[in-house]
Amino acid sequence: MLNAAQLAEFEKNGFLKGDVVLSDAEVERLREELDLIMEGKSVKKPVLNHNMRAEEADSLYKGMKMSVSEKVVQIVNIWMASDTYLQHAGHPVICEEIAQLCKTDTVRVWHDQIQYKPPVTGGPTPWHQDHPLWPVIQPADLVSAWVALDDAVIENGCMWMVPGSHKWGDHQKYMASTPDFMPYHRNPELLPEGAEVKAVPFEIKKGQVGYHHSLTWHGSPNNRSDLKRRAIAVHYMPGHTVYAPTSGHPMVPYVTVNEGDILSGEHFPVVYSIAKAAM
Ligand SMILES: O=C(O)CCC(=O)C(=O)O
Repeated sequence: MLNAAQLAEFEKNGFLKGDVVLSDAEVERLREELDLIMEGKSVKKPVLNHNMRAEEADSLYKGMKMSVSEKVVQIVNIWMASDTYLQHAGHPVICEEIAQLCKTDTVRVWHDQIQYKPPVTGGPTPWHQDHPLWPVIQPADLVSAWVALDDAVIENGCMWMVPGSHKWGDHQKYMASTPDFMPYHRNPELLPEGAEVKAVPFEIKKGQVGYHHSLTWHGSPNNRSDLKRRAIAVHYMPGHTVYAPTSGHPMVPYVTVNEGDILSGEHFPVVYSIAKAAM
């Protein structure tokens, strides 16, 4: 459970470090499952299992064949392939804290994602805000729980965050990065007065949870170290999130509700409710 100072810090910055919530043995179990699923050896499959860098390069070069040496393995909805990850998505401490941060009495899973940056060749995850990449749900007040499966430090490509940026609205299309991975705004006069685009590293220990708001500017640079950088992020919806499609998303085929309805259903499981928590 988060205290008042932690809630105030999240409100101010749009991100917050939580406790170490997984034991070494629990992390090891998640790593083993990850290896199995990444290699395509699981019986049930996730929604996506691909190298994000290959696809970015492909769209950049409009289908021209090119060799991609950088790798960021992204697995979306690993919980659909693994009961261990489903159990992780329902982690009682994380879900209770998400409910506090979202000020809600019901928490559902929007989707999860692994991002694995292998040693040396691990690529960057460009600067972005989450909600503009989710043009099928409203409002933009989701909170994600990012749990490190290896110590995530500057050397192996931990996430970086821009404090306060969750209060600036949607600036996704103006976001850019310097060659040394520092973010800047292409049209800074559109930022609210006093807004300062200044990134800080968000180092997270193995088994620790870090929270971020769905409008917080964030990204992670290359992993050029000889350390792996594995992590599981679960993107959680407060009870009032509705289905409001304006364009596509990999989760759309799993939606069974109508436009304007609460995004519920078997692929968006409830992992916390006040009634459940009281039981
Ligand atoms: O794992 C990363 O480096 C990026 C993850 C991310 O963008 C997210 O969890 O929203």
